Amino acid sequence: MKKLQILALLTLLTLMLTSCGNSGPSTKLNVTMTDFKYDSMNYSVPAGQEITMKIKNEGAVEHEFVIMKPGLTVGENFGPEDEDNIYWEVEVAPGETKTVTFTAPGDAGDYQVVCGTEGHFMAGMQSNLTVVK
Ligand SMILES: [Cu+2]
Repeated sequence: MKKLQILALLTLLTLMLTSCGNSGPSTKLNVTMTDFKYDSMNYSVPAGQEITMKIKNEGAVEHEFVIMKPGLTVGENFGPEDEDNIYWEVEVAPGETKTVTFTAPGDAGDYQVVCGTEGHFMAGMQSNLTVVK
């Protein structure tokens, strides 16, 4: 009986820890950019909510956090033809930290995140924003 109780407690603890993880949708995002990458390959936000993002650039050059419109992705390189496909973007100078807000898209799904600074997308600087209903 004791063993079962311990097992139940452990299961509960695991569930609690899992749900408190960084992977669930949140209206508060913390993003750190370094030269040519984001600190996560996936950020998750609730649909239609106002999101507060604290974004830090620890790199030596300017970086951007560009969210593409639903279903639209960048081709081989980020160019002028992609400008119309931007949902929202922020630019951060090297060494700078900004706190910005934006409204999450109303439709659930995956949105491509890229850096629009020339050559950075090609260098692999991209991520994903999951919008959850
Ligand atoms: Cu960049």
